[in-house]
Amino acid sequence: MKKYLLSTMIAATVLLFAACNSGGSKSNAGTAQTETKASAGTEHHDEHAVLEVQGLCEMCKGKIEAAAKSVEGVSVAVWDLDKKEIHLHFNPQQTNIDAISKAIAGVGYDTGRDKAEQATYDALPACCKYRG
Ligand SMILES: [Cu+2]
Repeated sequence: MKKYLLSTMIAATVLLFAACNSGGSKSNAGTAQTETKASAGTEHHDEHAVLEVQGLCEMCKGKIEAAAKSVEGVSVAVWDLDKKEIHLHFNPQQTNIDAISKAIAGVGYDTGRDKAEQATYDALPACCKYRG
């Protein structure tokens, strides 16, 4: 009985190997590829962009990033104090660089595309007054 079981197992293993070597592995790979394509089709591709934004301190950074993230579709907004630029990831089906730029200018910070209104700028704390 034990011997029969063993030989059955060996036969099954050999069969499995044969299946894998002929077509079996190929059809497996094909299935995996189709799955990847299907999920890529339903996901959107975030657009990456860098926008020039003026500012002076960590407080500016907080406000600039919050303004950018308040725009629906923005997933990443990181402002670099030294470079005076913000790194953005956003869903191009929901928003665009123009809308994000206007949102940042709207809280008082000049961008490479939009200038903040004087009244909004004047309302910034003294430490954040970046205009010369
Ligand atoms: Cu500041």
